[in-house]
Amino acid sequence: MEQTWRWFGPNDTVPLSHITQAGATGVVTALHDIPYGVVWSREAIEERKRLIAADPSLGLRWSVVESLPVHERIKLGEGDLTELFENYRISMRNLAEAGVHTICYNFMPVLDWTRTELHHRLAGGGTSLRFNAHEFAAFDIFMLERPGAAEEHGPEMVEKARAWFATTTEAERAELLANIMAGLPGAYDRYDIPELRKQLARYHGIDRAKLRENLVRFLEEVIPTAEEVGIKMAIHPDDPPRDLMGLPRVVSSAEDIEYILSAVPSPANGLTLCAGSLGAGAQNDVPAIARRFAPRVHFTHLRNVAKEPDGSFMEADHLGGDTNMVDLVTALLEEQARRKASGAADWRIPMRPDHGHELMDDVGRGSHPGYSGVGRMKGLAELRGVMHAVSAIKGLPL
Ligand code: DNO
Repeated sequence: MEQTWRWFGPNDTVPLSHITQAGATGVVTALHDIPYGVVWSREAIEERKRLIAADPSLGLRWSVVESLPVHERIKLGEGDLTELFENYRISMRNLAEAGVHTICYNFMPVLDWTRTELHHRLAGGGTSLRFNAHEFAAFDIFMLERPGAAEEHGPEMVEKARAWFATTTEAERAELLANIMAGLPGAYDRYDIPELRKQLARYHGIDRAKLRENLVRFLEEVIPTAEEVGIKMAIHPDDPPRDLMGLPRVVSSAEDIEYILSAVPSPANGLTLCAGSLGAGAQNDVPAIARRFAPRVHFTHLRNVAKEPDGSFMEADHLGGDTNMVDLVTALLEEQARRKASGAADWRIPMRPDHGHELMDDVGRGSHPGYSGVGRMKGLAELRGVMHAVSAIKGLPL
């Protein structure tokens, strides 16, 4: 597998030199400053490429875009989308011309990844991301005051949420809002409660069927261009893989993935196999999903979560948690072997260690949540060990 590392650009607290020290060779990045829906120009792409390759001794290349974001109006299917589709296609062409051929994107309405705690303390002083179902319910029911929320969460969860809400301070509630908003994509937008209500209101009347329809429409608009210029589109699953705040989510299960991949049955229409996102859903057997959709896996995020019965989960060590990482890596290496045997030149699947704990010198550095230096290096080192061991034992190409 091609070992890659997400880099948020020149302002990232983890510099390019550390990526090389961690042993990765591929960079996963995006032009985060460009507003959604605006074309990524050839100049801007070339500039980022130059930055990545500025010090040739680092041996880095830009291998995957994460993300080329899909404008909210496309998700909503709102108004005349001609220009937004065209802009997306132009960005794809510009990326392909620059030699960047894999694009990760998501189709989550309003929110991207969602956690309630960004610095859950671990033994020894490290920290981890966490999703506490009752805190999320408290936010939804008592802070957002979303109609129907209490019914959706159910009586037991409402009681736990009420107890949390009754014993928290204003500051703790403000922190919960900030943590939930931390996953918001884009140019670092953050909503307050009234603005979030407004954003959610835009989705009134958009159910799962409609959102699926809008996704398929997007794919029909962009996949022909992807085929033409040799781009692999890799949709990222919902994180966590369930409906949130009354918003439908349509990339949460094997059934959803089957629907998406067969609605537009082109090899260019593929998947980012995000083990952590899928793994947070009790419905998902991640190695089985990897095997079932193997030929369409264009990119993979390897990380693990430990689920709890009430829907809470904790980001575990990369080899800890509920997903059998050895089995998952085996599935991916087997797929690589198949691609190699079929003569594909780009048979290696780019992988990145997804989210790390904040460990040692990471603590207090203010890295993007989940994107610490030491923590991810630990994850990558462990995953690399598994890759080498499985490759050696099974005789599969690395
Ligand atoms: C979180 C990430 C996601 C992902 C987007 C892809 O850590 O995995 O934010 O980048 O959903 O579009």
